[in-house]
Amino acid sequence: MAVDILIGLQWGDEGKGKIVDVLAPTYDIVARFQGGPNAGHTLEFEGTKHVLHQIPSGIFHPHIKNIIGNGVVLDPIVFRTEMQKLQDRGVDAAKNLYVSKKAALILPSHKIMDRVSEEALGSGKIGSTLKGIGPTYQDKIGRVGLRVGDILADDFQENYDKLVARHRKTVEFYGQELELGEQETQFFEAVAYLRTLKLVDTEYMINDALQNGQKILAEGAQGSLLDVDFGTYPFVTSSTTLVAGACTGLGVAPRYIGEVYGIFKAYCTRVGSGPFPTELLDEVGESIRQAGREFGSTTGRPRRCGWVDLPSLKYSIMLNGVTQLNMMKADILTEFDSIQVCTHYKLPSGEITDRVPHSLEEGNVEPVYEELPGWKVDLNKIETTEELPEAFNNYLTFLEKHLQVPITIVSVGPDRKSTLKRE
Ligand code: 2SA
Ligand code: GDP
Ligand code: MG
Repeated sequence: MAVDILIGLQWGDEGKGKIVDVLAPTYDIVARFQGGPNAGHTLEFEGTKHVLHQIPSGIFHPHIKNIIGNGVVLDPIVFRTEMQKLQDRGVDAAKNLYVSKKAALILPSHKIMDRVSEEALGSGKIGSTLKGIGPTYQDKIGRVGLRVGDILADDFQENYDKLVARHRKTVEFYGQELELGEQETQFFEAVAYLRTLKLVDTEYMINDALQNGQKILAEGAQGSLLDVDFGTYPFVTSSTTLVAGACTGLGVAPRYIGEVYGIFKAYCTRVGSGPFPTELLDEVGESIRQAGREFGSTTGRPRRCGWVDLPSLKYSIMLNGVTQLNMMKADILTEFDSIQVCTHYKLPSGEITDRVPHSLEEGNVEPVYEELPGWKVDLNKIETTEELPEAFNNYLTFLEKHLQVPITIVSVGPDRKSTLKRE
């Protein structure tokens, strides 16, 4: 009787959507517990690519129930478009989807506040996805926000107007006007659509399922290094992206946490501002970006690329209690004669450490690398672990030795089928 959790260990886009989809058939429920339309989770199968933003990645399996938990911030407009896209592809998502009445609502004005706040920060901007995530979580923690359950009440319009009046003042504080235009009409149409779906107390649904012996997989969004407490603050997202977030974001007691899948790329990426010690600003970084098609799944922004960073992976493994590692995009490093792995950081004092210091800003840490031979074999063509080249197996063993957690899945392509399970 447990909730298993899949968490990204880097700065997001590790390939969580793909692995949730791969693991989903062995589960009864897949649940999202934090984040919102900032997420872009990509799934590929039967020659089609799907990008999900708010809908859990179990949605393509008709026997699985999918839950949008209370920890999520939901944009009804984006949600409706996403549901429509699925419908157009023959997926009746409404049948298997349950939305928490306690999930926070993203209003059109939250998106404007996100933009205005970023503009005011200028060169110090977070590099947010501009989806209204930060302002919506601020209202939630500030105890003035609206929740999905509120759309069922008679005074919803009145409460909406009150909140927008607050937002207007905030936007004016930044010297701008709050102009909602078409968005407001779209919002109320989307809210009307949301009312027709299964809006429930998902905490009871999940705990009842647990008591009935059902299997639940919680799907993290963004990544551990974007966590609001332990990430590279302030260049983080506004939610708890760690395992702990699944407890509060779904209403699951810590004693029910089972397996924790920690997912990471064979290299590392980051989108948005903030420190990235192993970032490659040269042609090596560019060739990883091109080979890995490293562009934001939500915004299309180019992702920053670099070598794998073991101190930060160890930190994420520690914070999440990871029990199994999944390595993604191993197929992208084919062309390199050698692969660099950051095993330690050198601090300004000269100390060499494998711990993450308070600040990862440039000048505070210098990555210390070990060089390993590349494998120069197209892993995408490989179908069993026995066929994996020796140099690649050495890379896995090297990482396992440092990280002290087994790598149980190696992903060698975006398709569902390009997934190798290691015993
Ligand atoms: P926000 O919008 O307030 O959550 O932004 C705060 C920071 O969090 C980062 N962030 C992300 N990083 C990686 N992937 C994300 N999802 C999309 C994707 C991103 C995209 O799947 O590619 O399309 O650009 C995601 N969402 C938020 C963000 O870059 C800020 O650094
Ligand atoms: P998520 O946010 O963690 O779900 O990841 P994204 O979907 O934002 O980004 C991961 C990208 O890598 C997507 O385009 C996936 O289709 C792709 N992908 C996932 N696993 C692999 C892999 O093993 N190899 C390759 N080449 N692409 C992969
Ligand atoms: Mg993503």
